[in-house]
Parts: sequence; structure tokens; C-alpha cells
Amino acid sequence: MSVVGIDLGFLNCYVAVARSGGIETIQCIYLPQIVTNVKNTLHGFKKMHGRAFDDPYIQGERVKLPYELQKMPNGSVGLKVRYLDEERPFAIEQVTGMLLAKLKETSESALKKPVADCVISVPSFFTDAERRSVMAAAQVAGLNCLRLMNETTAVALAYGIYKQDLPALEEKPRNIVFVDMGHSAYQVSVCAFNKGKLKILATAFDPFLGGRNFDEALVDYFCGEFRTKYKLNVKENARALLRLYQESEKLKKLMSANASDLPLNIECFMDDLDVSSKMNRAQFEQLCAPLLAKVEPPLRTIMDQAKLQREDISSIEIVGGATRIPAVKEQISRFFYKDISTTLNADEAVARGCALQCAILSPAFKVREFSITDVVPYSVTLRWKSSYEEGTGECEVFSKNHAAPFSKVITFHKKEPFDLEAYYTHPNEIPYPEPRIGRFAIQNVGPQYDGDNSKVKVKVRVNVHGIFSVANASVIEKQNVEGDHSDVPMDTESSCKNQGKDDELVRKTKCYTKCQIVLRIIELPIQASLYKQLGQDLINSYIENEGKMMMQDKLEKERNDAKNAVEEYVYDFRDKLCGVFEKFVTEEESSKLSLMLEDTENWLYEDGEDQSKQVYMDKLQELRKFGQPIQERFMEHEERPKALNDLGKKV
Ligand code: ATP
Ligand code: K
Ligand code: MG
Repeated sequence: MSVVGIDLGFLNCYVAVARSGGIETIQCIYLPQIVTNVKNTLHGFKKMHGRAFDDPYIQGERVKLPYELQKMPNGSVGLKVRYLDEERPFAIEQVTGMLLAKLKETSESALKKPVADCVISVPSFFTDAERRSVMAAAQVAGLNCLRLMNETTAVALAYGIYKQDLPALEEKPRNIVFVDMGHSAYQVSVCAFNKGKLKILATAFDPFLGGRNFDEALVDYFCGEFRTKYKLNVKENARALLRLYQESEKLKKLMSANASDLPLNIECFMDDLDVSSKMNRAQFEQLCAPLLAKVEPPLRTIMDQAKLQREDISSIEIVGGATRIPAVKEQISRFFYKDISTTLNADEAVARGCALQCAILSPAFKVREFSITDVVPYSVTLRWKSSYEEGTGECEVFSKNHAAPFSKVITFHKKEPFDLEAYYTHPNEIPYPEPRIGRFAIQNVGPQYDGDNSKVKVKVRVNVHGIFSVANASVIEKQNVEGDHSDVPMDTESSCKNQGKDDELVRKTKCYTKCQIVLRIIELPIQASLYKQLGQDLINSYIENEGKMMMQDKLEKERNDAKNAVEEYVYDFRDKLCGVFEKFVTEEESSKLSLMLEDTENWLYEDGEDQSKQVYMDKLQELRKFGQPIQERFMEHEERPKALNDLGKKV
């Protein structure tokens, strides 16, 4: 069984694996790109998961992308790709699926065995629709995702698991704040550590603050300057704009190490013009003041939510590329009146944490016991109604920062089938345009034999992936039985909130005691329709397609290899003709062969540029027919003195 952790970053993807007793980071992909057969490259698609084409976020991104987006038949967003000389849209699950398949392949060659199980990171602010979409992408890639892990939680695990000096269970926990600012987002969490366990107390985030916003600030500034200085409208020229982004990112990184004036030079930028400018750190910080002001609020939020004071925090650990910006670090340490620590590898911590989680979940792998309790990022409310009865009601089933994964059992007293609708309680809190999570129809509910309401127990859950579901529903038939039945569960009921008219909502805790009641539990079918859930049929078609593309890639690679073999043979033979083979060919032979090699070379650039693998193999065979006899003459000559020598020794 493999142990693999994947950090699916907006700009950088990392894979960590367990090998020879430790966790190793084996791969990093800068600007996640997809397979060789795809002619244009896609990137910046991490946050397109689970979103409609018409989503304001998608529409905002659309204008900045060097590739096109398209509305898919189901209303979701498609990314236009040139594939095998044909332009066609791919669903985000396919695109991330391709990326994951590539990461899977590299993990397999590093581990020298098949890889299926893995843990994949997602931002802690991802809603259910986004999480389910990433899970579908894992399926497309042939991966079995054991857990979608919140990025800062992965970081907390990477930090805590090796710490030898954590407080004992009965002692006061050690509270650590984790900060991750990547390319696209900013996430913070506060975590309580004791020996063998971590518990996230609160998380907060700004999903729209990251390194890319600092790049954007620089780009905007230089665009303005170049307009007045060179009369250039950079934003109209996609290629120039892309180069300006790249150069601005470089400059931003340099400014992290150097406070003095730094140059920005781009040759042949636009209209054959070279452009240049300069900037220093103080200017940069002034330019980015509005961004820097956004660093503090999430920090304040987690401290308020966890009800902690600054002195309760032992250390502040930062990861993610954008935390290397000195002014970002300053904002954080100023808020805590404390220096910040960089105990962890800022780039690899998320992937390493995911690999550690995968190792913990894998039965085949021995790893220190460590319990991980995460939080529910947004409160979830359940609303119920039935078409036959009048009653409707609602109840918050998970509050913000409630422990997760977690299951709860809620009891309804019903005579008829009923619907449960789950949604995020506060639509304004979620960075997503749709508060609905899904609708769950609880079926086959009828009255008890005496006409009374049935007791329907519904289990609601936020699972290890951070995804809400109504996991199961059952109806309980009571029968009175004489005698001692210890170990038969009996309900102790405690009333929760009761907002419905004829519904009595009760929370249940089970206790085992001596009683005379036997409960017969009958499972009820649930029909779930989840917001933005892809049908398994569609996912299957993506899986099939991915398989075809992988095969196509393999064929394409073989074809290229066959072509390269012809090219190599031509160069090698030509070298040898004027080198080691010279003595073994007549002048006439040599010029005939040279001509043939030249013809082949020309052919490779013309008619032979795009042929099938077989054509190249035949071509190579043909060349060898001429080359082989010369090669043999040469070898014979080389071997003869040696053979004579050996013979001499024997005699
Ligand atoms: P996300 O977490 O949003 O999905 P990511 O994980 O791909 O994105 P990271 O790899 O953590 O992002 O960080 C990339 C960002 O960090 C880029 O914006 C990059 O320019 C920035 N960065 C990297 N090194 C430095 C540096 N020395 N100074 C300033 N910024 C830096
Ligand atoms: K990353
Ligand atoms: Mg990241």
C-alpha cells in the first residue's frame, strides 16, 4: 500500500511519499500543467472546482486567463484545450484529474509500485460542492482519496507529530497559530496540542489574498507607468501582459531579500520596444498597503472565536510562499507582539502533512498514534418539511468551528416521508454564491401500528473530507419484552430546539442499561440530491476518457521516440562516416550515403514530420540496411587484432 500526500496548490503542487521510514517530498510542479498531448497549458484552475460558469468568481477570473472558458451542458465551467488538433472544453474534474494522474504516475515511478491511496489538500474554506468536485477529480485520476485534508490542518500535523515535548493529556494544551499565504489565498488557524493529539480550535481565511494579488499590484503599477512613459497599452496585449506578470513576480521575490532599488527590464516587450523601470521595498509596501491591511482581520477572528489572548499562544508558524514578503511577516508579528517562527519547510509542509495523514490511515504503515480533530468551517442548518403534514422547522446541526469529523443523531416523530434540506446558515460567510448543500428525502416513513408517529432517527455527519451528509435514517419499532436485556441500547432523550409545530426534535445519546424494551431498527432509504454533484455516469465517462488520453499519450510518446531514433541514427552515422568509418567505405559509397542521410534529414522536417510510429521504424530499418555492413566491417577490423592477440596468448 502506498502512502502519498498531495498539495494541490494554485501555483505549486507538491507530492510527498513515505519511503525508507521517513516522509520525502518527491515532486514539485510549478504552474500545474497538463499532459503532453495537450498543446496549450492550463493553470490557475484550483478554485474553479464546483462552480458554475456564471459564477461571479469564474467570470472575474475569465478575463485574466490565457486560455478560454466555456459553459458546459450542465452549466458548470469548461476549460478549452487544444487536444490532438481539436479544440474542446474539459470539465474542471477532468483537468485536475489529468494533473493528479500525472502526479500519480511520478509517485509510482518513485516508489516503484502502483499508487492508489492518497490524501489531498484543499483550502479550509472550500464548501461541499468544491470538495466533492475535487473528490471526483481524484476518481478520474484513479486515486482513492482517503481524506481531503484542510491545508492548515495538514501543516499542524506536520508540525506536531514529531514534537517530543508536547504537554501531557491532562495538562494545559500548547496553542500554536498556523499561517499559510500561498499564491491565491490566505488561511490561518489556531491549534491546541497535547501528547498524541491535535485539535483545531478555529480557522479563518481571506480566499482572495495571496501572492498573486501582490503581483497584480505591481503589474497595475507598471502598466500605468508604461502608458505614460512609452505610450503602451499593455493590457491589450496578452503575451506582453503575461511577461509583465512573470517579471513582476520575480521582482517581488527579489524585494523580499533586498530593500534597495531593483531594476525591471524587459526586452522586446511590445512593438519591438525594450522597457525598464525600478522599484524598492518601501515603494512596494506603499503600493500594497491595502493588501497588507487584510493580513490582520483573520488573525483577530481566530483569536476571538477560540477565546484566546495573545499570551495563550506559544508560537506562530508560517508557511506558504507569500509569507516570505517581509511586510506580511511584520503584520503578523505586530499583531501577536511576538516573533514568528519558520520551523516548517514553507513549501513542503502541506504535502508532508497529507502524507503523514495517509500513513496514519494506512493499516500497512506503522506510524506514531496521533489524533486529529478539525473544525466545521461554516455552520450548517437543517430545514425539514413534509408534503403531507403541516410542520416545517429548522435547526442548526453544526455550529461554526464544531469538531469534525462528527456524526449526530436527530430524532423526528413522523407519520409520512419527509424532506431534509441542508444549507449553510449564513450565506454571507461563505466565499461561494450558493448556500444550499443538498436535499435528502427520507422515504418509507409511515405511522406506527397504533397510528402513532414513528420515531425516525437520522444520522447527520460531517465526514473526514469535511463534507456534510445525511448518512442514514432508520425507524425504530418498540416491543415490550420481559426479562433482563442488558446491552440493549435504550434512549435517553434530551430536548433540543423545537421550532416545528408538530415535530418534536430530540437529540439522543445512547446508554446501555437493564431494560425491557427491545428496539427493532429498520433502515430507511434516503434519496439525496446534492448541490452541484456530478452524476456517477458523467464521472465514469471522464474516467474512460482519461484512460483513452493516457493511452493516446503513451502512443504519442512512442511515436516521438521512434522519430527521435531516426534522427539520432542520421546524426550518428554522419559523424562516423567522416570519423571511425572513413577507412571502411569507398569515396563513392560515402557520398551516396551522405546524400541518403541528407534526404532523410530533410524528410524529417517535411513529409516525415508527422508520421506514424511504424513509418519511423521502417525508415530506421532502411537506414540500418546500409549502415549495418559498414558497422560490421569496422567491428571486424577492431576485433581482429584483439582476437589474434588472444590467440597468441593461448599458443
Ligand atoms: P495556494 O496555497 O493559494 O493554492 P500555492 O500553494 O501554489 O497557492 P505557494 O507555493 O505557497 O502557493 O506560494 C506561491 C506564492 O509565493 C507566489 O505568489 C510566489 O510569488 C510567492 N513567493 C515565493 N517566494 C517568495 C519570496 N521569496 N518573496 C515573496 N513572495 C514569494
Ligand atoms: K503549495
Ligand atoms: Mg498552498
